[in-house]
Amino acid sequence: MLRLEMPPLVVVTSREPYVDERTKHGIRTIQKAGGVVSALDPLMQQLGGHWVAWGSGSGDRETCQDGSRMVPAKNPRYRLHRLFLDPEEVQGFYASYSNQGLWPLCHLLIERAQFSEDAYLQYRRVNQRFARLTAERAPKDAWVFSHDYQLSLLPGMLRALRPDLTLAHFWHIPWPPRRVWQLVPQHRQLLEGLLGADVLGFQTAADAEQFMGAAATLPGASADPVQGIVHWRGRRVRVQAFPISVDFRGIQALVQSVRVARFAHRIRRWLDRRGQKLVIAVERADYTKGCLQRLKGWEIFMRRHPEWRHQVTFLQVVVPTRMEVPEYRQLFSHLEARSAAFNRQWARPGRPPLITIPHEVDRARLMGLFRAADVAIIQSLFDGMNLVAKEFVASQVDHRGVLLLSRTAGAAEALKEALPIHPLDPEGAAESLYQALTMPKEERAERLRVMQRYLAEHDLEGWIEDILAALYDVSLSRDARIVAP
Ligand code: GDG
Repeated sequence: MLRLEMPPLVVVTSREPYVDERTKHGIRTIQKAGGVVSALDPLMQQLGGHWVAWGSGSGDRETCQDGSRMVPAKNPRYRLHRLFLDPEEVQGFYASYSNQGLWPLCHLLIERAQFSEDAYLQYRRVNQRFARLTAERAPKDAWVFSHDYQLSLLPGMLRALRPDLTLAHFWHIPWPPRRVWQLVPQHRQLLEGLLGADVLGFQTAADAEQFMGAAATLPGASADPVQGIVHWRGRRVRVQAFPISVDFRGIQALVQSVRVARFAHRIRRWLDRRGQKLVIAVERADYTKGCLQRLKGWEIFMRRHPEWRHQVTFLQVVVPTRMEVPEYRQLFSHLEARSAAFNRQWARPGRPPLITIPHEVDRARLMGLFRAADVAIIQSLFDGMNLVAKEFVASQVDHRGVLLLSRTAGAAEALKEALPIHPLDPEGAAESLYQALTMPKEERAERLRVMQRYLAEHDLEGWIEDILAALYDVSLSRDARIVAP
């Protein structure tokens, strides 16, 4: 692999990696859960550089000087620049256009998608503000790595302001078929914005192909799917799948550290003493993650397999998310009600069969829970990749657990030894759960070994190296200061 003496790197995301919240006891810094941030923070800690994001915390202004601060606080490694949004901008850009429009549409839940001209105007305005702040703060000739559906106009706007920058944009969620994409009233503007990048990354080859299909409909654009190039306004935009992954070795080291190993062993001892198996699910409380469908599968399992009723503890970590959006608040209260009903129905003396953690868990503990678990269930209706699936596999150093993985998660393309589940078939999911719980030890271990070999070769570092290598190719033609080893 190339070792690059790289130009400075600037990451741009809508949500920030560290949020400062005002509390009774002063300011508390919180590290946010979420796929994008979990993937990029370790990288930035390693490389240093700049990160531009919306400063959404109540204490964010206080901890900044000139709109920025170094993070993480204990061991400052890179500079976080915060863009402060007013409530109307948050509503239009974030809650409405991004999360009630683009998010459901790209996950093919088109009846949920809502678009309005007002929300689009806020979306455009906020993208413009992100572009200006990035243009102001990015060092000369920097590489900018921006992210996701909230910032699709950014690459085009940034290119106009700072032609010296080399731009990569990664789309973390699925790219829908062309006719679905065209339901976005401003689909052309968004495509033109994205095509401002030099490199456009997607989770799967199918996403990249569908994007090229959509891009080719722009007047004057042409796509070469074999080369993975879109020709647009005299430029070549490289379009490619870069399946995101996890820090495989980092997770393996973490779960074998004294503290986390002890935590996992404690849980294991507790389970073993009671003859219990641990079935775990971890997700943001988002309707695309199939939380309610998953609960339905668990109910069917309890009905169909009475012999297991007293031998399984279900644990769900459901992290509240996007609570500014009414659908998310509703989903969260449904989840709470359904979980309580589950426990009422299947109550057993002394202990509920279902434990719910309705908030974020510290990452080390989360990985410890993964290590201790017998089964993990990912029942996403549709998912760009799903990092939880890969984290679970990475954390299984005792080669015990079985992964049940939705066929429609991007991760299913690589993790073929998982038991596939159809997210809309709770009966099938219940049977797969039974199969997982009764699977012989050797088979469980063998399946995990195959998946772990894959992750060892395709880890987070590889993901970023591939994207940087693509940027390197682009910048060769721009006379960047790059030295091969
Ligand atoms: C988007 C795409 C794509 C969850 N709960 C806690 C916690 N998490 C961490 C997990 C994982 C991340 O959040 C969730 O990642 P996912 O990939 O499952 O999902 P999205 O947030 O929807 O991410 C997705 C991803 O972007 C990356 O490209 O895979 O398809 O939708 O890392 O571990 N972390 C901690 N406590 C929790 O309670 N510390």
